[in-house]
Amino acid sequence: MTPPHDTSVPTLIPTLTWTANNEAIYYTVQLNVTSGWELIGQWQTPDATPSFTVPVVLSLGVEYTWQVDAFDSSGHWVGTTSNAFDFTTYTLQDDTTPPVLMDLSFIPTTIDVGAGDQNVTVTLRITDDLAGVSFAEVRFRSPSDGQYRSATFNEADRTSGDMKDGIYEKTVTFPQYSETGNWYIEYVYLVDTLTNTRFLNTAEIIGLGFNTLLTVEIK
Ligand SMILES: [Ca+2]
Repeated sequence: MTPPHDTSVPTLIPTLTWTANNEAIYYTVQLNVTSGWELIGQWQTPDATPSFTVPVVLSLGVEYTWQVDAFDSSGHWVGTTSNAFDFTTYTLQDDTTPPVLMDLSFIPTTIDVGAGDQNVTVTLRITDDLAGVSFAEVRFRSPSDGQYRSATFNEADRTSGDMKDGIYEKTVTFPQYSETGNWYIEYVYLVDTLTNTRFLNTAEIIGLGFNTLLTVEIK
């Protein structure tokens, strides 16, 4: 049975599962607020699968009680969960961890700034438990360390997914006659909506297996 009795769940739309009743062809699931017994809903499962995703968004930091009844093909009650079970939704205060960089790439990896400004498109995949990603920055630094260009990302730059697991894309422009040589990603900075932050330096980014090198040339 999930979630286990008296545990905290990291979601506001939990999926409940329970031990199947062999006679059952469907179940009803009842969900109440534990304190005060406000009825959130009573639902019927579409089939005999002993699993149900709560079809409403629950509230943060509230304890709920749920119970399941089993019915046969005649609609007769054939059993119930032995007890009512409790779970508590998470609170945003539970999120003390910063976002995680899952993927980082940019194209092209060689640009010619002799002919004019050049664009480099940076793509990130970032995840964050609970609160969700609010901001990210990728900074390129020139070989002499005298110049930099940054790509900053927020919700508007997310091309797919959601704030808990999303792909972000941004184009950063390198002006004509930028310093030539091997530019590198100096850092990646990730922030969630609760301002938990993660700062990754060049070595850490390489350690994650991502390319940090951008070749800037004038042909
Ligand atoms: Ca977080």
